[in-house]
Amino acid sequence: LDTLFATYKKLARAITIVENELPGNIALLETLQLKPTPIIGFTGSPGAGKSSLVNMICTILLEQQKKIGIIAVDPTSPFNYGSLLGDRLRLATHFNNPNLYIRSLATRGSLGGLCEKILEIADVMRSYDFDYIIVETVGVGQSEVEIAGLAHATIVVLTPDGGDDVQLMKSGIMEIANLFVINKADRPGADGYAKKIEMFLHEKDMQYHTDIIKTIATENVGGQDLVFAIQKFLNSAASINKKNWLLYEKAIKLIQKQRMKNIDRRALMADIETAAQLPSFNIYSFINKYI
Ligand SMILES: Nc1nc2c(ncn2[C@@H]2O[C@H](COP(=O)(O)OP(=O)(O)OP(=O)(O)O)[C@@H](O)[C@H]2O)c(=O)[nH]1
Ligand SMILES: [Mg+2]
Repeated sequence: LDTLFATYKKLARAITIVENELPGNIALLETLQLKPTPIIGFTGSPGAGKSSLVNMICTILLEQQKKIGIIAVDPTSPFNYGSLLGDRLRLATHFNNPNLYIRSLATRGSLGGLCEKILEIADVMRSYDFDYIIVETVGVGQSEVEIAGLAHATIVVLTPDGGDDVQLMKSGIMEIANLFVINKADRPGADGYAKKIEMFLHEKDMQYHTDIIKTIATENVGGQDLVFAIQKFLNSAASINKKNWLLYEKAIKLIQKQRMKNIDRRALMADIETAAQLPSFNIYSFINKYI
């Protein structure tokens, strides 16, 4: 156990180095020995039950002797997870379970909602000995779509009382799901809601069958079904095909970040304020000095 905690300590340190771009972070990333550990992403509206679902499936996976790393991205309270896990005795046991490692990250106002270093941090975790890495994202706007470029299986969590369906279906969130969960199935309307999603998928002609799982996370209902559906998806052709697409998405993001690295956004703003006053200002020729 002592060596395990030493390992976690090393991992925590490595994540901090990468998260804060401390000296050595580039060498650390460039020498990562990546394992093929799948990343499972949970997204959905605030309060849909994402954390409760993660708790529920952790119970099952830990019983299967799996090692799990959790990354919780939370803009408001970075300790939300710990307190949730600590809420109940059984979950408190998890919290001290040596097979479970939890890391909270602040979003730091990154536009998409995910922490700016999430790709790198997830990969640092993938260089350690986990069977699954679970990422819970704050369910606002762009972050849902961002998680699709990170997770090997993206789970969209909905609730029967989820409000404006039309809005949701327009937002692009439905398309990124590899799996739907209708949580809070103890509330009325879960079956009708599942039918609606099925119709939507049919209309969209989504290439492969997307499972819809009903759960009551707070009562441990549907956990086995969910774990089974996740494992089924991860073994599917769709998931295997997704792997190179994920690497491609990652490459694009990393290249973008590198290219923007030397650009001081504040200075750019100041430069624009001056330059735009000239009648001859043209944005296309203006940017040439930045690229
Ligand atoms: N009735 C009912 N309540 C649930 C269920 N699952 C979660 N809840 C409750 O819903 C609330 C939000 O649950 P969380 O798991 O924190 O939801 P979340 O999506 O992680 O929330 P954020 O991270 O804040 O976006 C809590 O009070 C849970 O107890 C469920 O299946 N049924
Ligand atoms: Mg949560």
